[in-house]
Amino acid sequence: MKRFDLSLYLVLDRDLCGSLGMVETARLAVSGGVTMVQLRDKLATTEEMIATGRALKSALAGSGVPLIINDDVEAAVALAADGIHVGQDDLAAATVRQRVGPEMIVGLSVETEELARRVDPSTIDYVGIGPVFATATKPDHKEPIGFDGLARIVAVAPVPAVAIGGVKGAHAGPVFAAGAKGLAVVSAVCGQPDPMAAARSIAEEIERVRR
Ligand code: TZP
Ligand code: MG
Repeated sequence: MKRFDLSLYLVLDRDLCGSLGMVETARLAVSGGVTMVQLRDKLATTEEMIATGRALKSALAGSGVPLIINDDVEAAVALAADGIHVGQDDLAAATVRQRVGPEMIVGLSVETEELARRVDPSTIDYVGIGPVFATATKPDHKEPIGFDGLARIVAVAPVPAVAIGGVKGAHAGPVFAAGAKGLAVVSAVCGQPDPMAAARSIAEEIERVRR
């Protein structure tokens, strides 16, 4: 049985993390209460993904927080990462599952009800649904879905879902009300003056709405 907690899912962005860097941002954010970390670096080579992934693994060691690699199956396998996350334009989910084996967490981005219905729960462990709001963090994002769209997509997804796209701590209430199991955030933590405090404040808001 794979165990993972989607409640506060940090997706790293090299540019937004700035001089503090992705590894130190992740370390601080995990101290603040982040429950999953994704290495997402669209411009990195596989070698660079592996190098950063190694540093992240050391930073997360002992925390119990899984490290998920975005897109790069080769890097995920080389790192023996906890998981891999792919989008609709990446390698097909079934192929990803074949390459990473049965134990690795596999996440998939879905933007519509139709895509959520097509998810095979024997292949995919969780879905990322969004963007809830328009966001500058992902310039090529699809049409924002809002909380109503999120609820509709969550309702037909056969696996747990995490909401992404312009999501902040203040959205914890509507995100959980829509049936999602967590908030995936980039700019709410990366590039914040104090990533630990930023994560802690979101984690506290999540705690509050789940009580
Ligand atoms: N996928 C959909 S929106 C997004 C990704 C990776 C970026 C979300 O970033 P932010 O800063 O939390 O809005
Ligand atoms: Mg992708």
